[in-house]
Formats: sequence, structure tokens, C-alpha cells
Amino acid sequence: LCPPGVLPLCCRPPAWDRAPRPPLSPLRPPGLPLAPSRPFSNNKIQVELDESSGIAMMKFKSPPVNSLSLEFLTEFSISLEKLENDRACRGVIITSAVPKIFSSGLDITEMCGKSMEHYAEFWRAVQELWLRLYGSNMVTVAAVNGSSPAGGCLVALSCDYRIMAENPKFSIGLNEAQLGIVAPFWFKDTFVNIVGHRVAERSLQLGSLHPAPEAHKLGLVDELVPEEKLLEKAAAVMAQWLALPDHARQLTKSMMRKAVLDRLVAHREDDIQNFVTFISKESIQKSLRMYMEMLKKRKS
Ligand code: CO8
Repeated sequence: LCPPGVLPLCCRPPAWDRAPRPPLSPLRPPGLPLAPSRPFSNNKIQVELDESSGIAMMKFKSPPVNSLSLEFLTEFSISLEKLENDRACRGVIITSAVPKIFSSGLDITEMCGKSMEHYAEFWRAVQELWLRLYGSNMVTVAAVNGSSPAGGCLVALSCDYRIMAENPKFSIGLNEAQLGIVAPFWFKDTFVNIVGHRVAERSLQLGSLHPAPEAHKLGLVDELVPEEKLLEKAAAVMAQWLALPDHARQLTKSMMRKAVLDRLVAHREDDIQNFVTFISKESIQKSLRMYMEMLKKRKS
């Protein structure tokens, strides 16, 4: 991930101390095609940066369900790092190119039947992605155009604003308890900061997946719009957020999020060790295998 002489992401604090970027060219009205644009594409994620507005569009394109595998997480972190370091970029809209699915969360096969070393590497990649996204200096808007359980929900929760397609068949939530696993403290902190303690406590204990209208009612997502209007709305919200001076917005975001980010940075190695110990237990492995079987059975 890192050129020689540069600290790996895991050793760097989130980039709150970046110099504010100068304001870029005025935004085009929402809905107009993004051009001129600078695309870069990995295997699983496609990114297009519109240099005139400073807005990047990031699309997950890892069918069938955009599960967050080690490869996906690594590409995601690298894409965010590239955008973060690009002075032309001020905001990113995150959405999916896979119909009906935003992201199915962490790839369960990465947590099943693998070595302790693999679990540690995988968990470090999950942490790294969250530190980058939750701690981003850019404005981040999630355009949730499909179901978004567990890690998929975390991605949306880590953004500054969430707009979801108003289809009640799409659901979102931290459903870890349904898999027999426990959302780590930083998933929980991110969730509590958005919906409050009571809603988070009930939702986490029950492993609830909330259909879009309920998610909106709980404050888990900020707005619902018809699916065909999702990107237009995301561009309009982005324009509103980018109308403010970057430095004021960034420092305010830091003030709101730093304590939660610092908590993971301070306990990162313990958190990895906890994950590895927990996930390697035979009882947990059994739960995950049963869950995967249930997914397959449901299909047939
Ligand atoms: N990981 C790996 N494979 C997956 C996942 C996943 N998260 N989700 C789905 N798949 C697979 C299915 O098994 C199926 O595989 P196959 O084609 O080989 O049978 C394929 O993807 C397609 O799945 P579906 O047929 O179910 O597709 P649908 O469009 O009908 O449904 C859903 C899509 C709604 C996303 C559905 O697949 C689903 O509910 N998936 C499970 C989502 C889930 O529960 N994710 C939780 C992951 S755990 C997590 O993110 C946080 C863990 C924190 C760990 C803390 C430990 C200490």
C-alpha cells in the first residue's frame, strides 16, 4: 500500500491536520453530466473524478453482492487514499453498480476456515478502511441503492450523509447478532453517534435489518428518494455541503469524530487480537458456516 519511506496507514493518525484546500471551481448544477472527468478503475471499484466540481463518484462493482473481501477492502482504501491526496477532489459519492445491492458487508468466506494470520490481515484491512472513511477530510455521501447489511451498513454510517432508495425491499442495519457474532466497539460507536444509544442498543441486540422507510424513521438514513433520483439528490446534497469553506467543515468534522477514531487507533492491536481469538472459536466458525448454508438454502 505504501511507497518506501511512507508510514503504513495503520501507523498514521487520520489526516485531520491536512492543510485546508483552496476553494475549487464553482459547482455545476446537480444532474448535469460529470465532465471533464478523470476515471480510475480497479477490479472491484470504479472511480470517476469530475475536476470542475471536485466531486468523485465511487461505484462498487463486485457482483454478485459487493461483499467486502480483503481485495475489495484494499482497493477501497487505496481509492480513498488517492482521492484524499488529490487536491482536485473535495467530495465523494459512494454507490453501487450492482443492482439491488449496496454491499452485503464483510465477506464471510474471509472469516471462515482460514488461518489466524489471515484473520489478522483481514481485520487490519477492515479497520484501515473505516479509519480512512470515517476520518476522511472529504465530504462523503452514501447513495444507498440496495440492501446494506453489517459491514455495508458501516460503510454508509461512516459517511457524512446517507440517502437511500425508498424501496422497502432494501434493508440496512448492523445484523451481526443474527450471525452469532458481535459488532465491535467502533461499529457500535459509529452507529450510536447517528441513531442514539437506545435505538442502537435495541437494533444491535436484535441484529435488526431495517427496511428503508423504517431506517429513515430511525434516523439511520437521512433521506429517502425514488431510486432513479438517487444520484441527482446526492449531487445536490454534495453541492450544499461543498458550499462551505473546507477548513471550517473539516475542523468541525474532526471535533465530532476524533474521539471515536482515536479510540480505535489506541486499541488497534488489541482489537485485532480480540477479533482473531473470537472468530477462530469453533462455536463461532460453526455459526458462520450455518449462516452461509442458510443463505444458500434460501436461494434454492
Ligand atoms: N459474504 C460472502 N458471501 C456472501 C455474502 C457475504 N457477506 N452475502 C452473500 N453472499 C453470497 C451468497 O452466499 C451467494 O453465494 P452463492 O451464489 O455461491 O450461493 C451469493 O453471494 C448471492 O447471495 P444471495 O443469493 O443471497 O443474493 P440476494 O440478492 O438474494 O441477497 C443479500 C443479497 C441481501 C445481501 C443476502 O445475500 C444477504 O443477506 N447476505 C448476508 C449479508 C450479511 O449478513 N452480511 C454480514 C457479514 S458480517 C459483517 O459485515 C460484519 C462482521 C463484523 C465481525 C465482528 C466479529 C467480532
